[in-house]
This record gives sequence, structure tokens and C-alpha cells, in this order.
Amino acid sequence: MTRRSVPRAVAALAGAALLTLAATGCSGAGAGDGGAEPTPPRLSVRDAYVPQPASADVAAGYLVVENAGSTPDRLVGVSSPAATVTLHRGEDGAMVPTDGFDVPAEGELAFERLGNHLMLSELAGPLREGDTVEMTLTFATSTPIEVEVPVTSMTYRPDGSGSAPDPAAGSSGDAGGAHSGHGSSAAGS
Ligand SMILES: [Cu+2]
Repeated sequence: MTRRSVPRAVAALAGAALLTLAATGCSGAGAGDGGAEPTPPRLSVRDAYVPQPASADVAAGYLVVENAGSTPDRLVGVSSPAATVTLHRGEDGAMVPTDGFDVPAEGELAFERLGNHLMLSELAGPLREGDTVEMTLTFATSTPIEVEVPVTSMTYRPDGSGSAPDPAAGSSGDAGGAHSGHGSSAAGS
């Protein structure tokens, strides 16, 4: 289940697949799955968060877009009343603006720290832990999805992996909620 993103590889593959499809006309990806009708993209969003920014001007947002359908889609834009949101690709520590991110069929598009992220600039006001940022995600195919994204502590990570739990992070110390225990977030549907 640890299918964390391999952003560049995935994007490249998906791009190639799209080109192939365009070149060959219609018909499925030809993946010998005989018979099964392709299902349209079925998207959902989870693990959305904006770490409380150190800056008054910019912040970053992260989330995961899941696609339960057998057709890929593409995130082409994000808007919010709280900020100007642009899509940034993280590459070797640098940020590169991009016009979209592919959401693979029966897969997921994952934004994560030091990687691809939503760049929030021109903040309408300061963002503090406990705030909520409304975002509308726009896709090439699917209808837009609205998400209420919680502003978390600066060091928050959705899975706690990568770094040991920070004992100094005194807030909301839900000890014991090992997996998926972020019941307090208002995100979702
Ligand atoms: Cu950025």
C-alpha cells in the first residue's frame, strides 16, 4: 500500500500514455484487459493540509487525489478565497511552476513535503493552526472538488513517517491513533 508518488516518472508515463491514445484514436489503452468497459475518473481527496506558514505571504498545501476509475484525469488548477494558488513541482529542492498534474487511473496523485505542492501566495490573511482554507480543485474531466483544508502545525505530517513523532509538539497529542486517526479534520466530501 505504500505507493507513494514517483512524481516525475508517473507524470512522464501518463503523458506518454495520453500521447499514445491521441495518436491511435480511441479504444482503451490496449492493456489486454479484454472486455471491461473503462470507467470514468472517480476522484476523492484525502490527507489535505496546510502547515502553518512561517511567512505571512506564502504557504504550501498538500493533499492526495485518489482515482478509483479506470480513466486518468488531470488536476489543472486550484482556487481559494484565501490565497492565489499555483501548482508547483518540487525538483531537487527547487520549485517549478507547472500547469497540471496527472491523476493516474486507479491510482493517486500525492503532494508531499519537499515534492509537488500547492503554492499559496498573496495570502488574504495570516494562516494559523486550526484555521481552515477552502480550496476548489479543477480537473480536465471530472467536476470540481471543494475541499476544506485544515491548517496544521508547522511540523505536521499525515502519516508521521520520515521523522520521529515530535515530543515537543504539544498540541493535539492524540497518542495511540496509529493509523488514519485524524478524525478532527473537517476535510472530506
Ligand atoms: Cu512552491
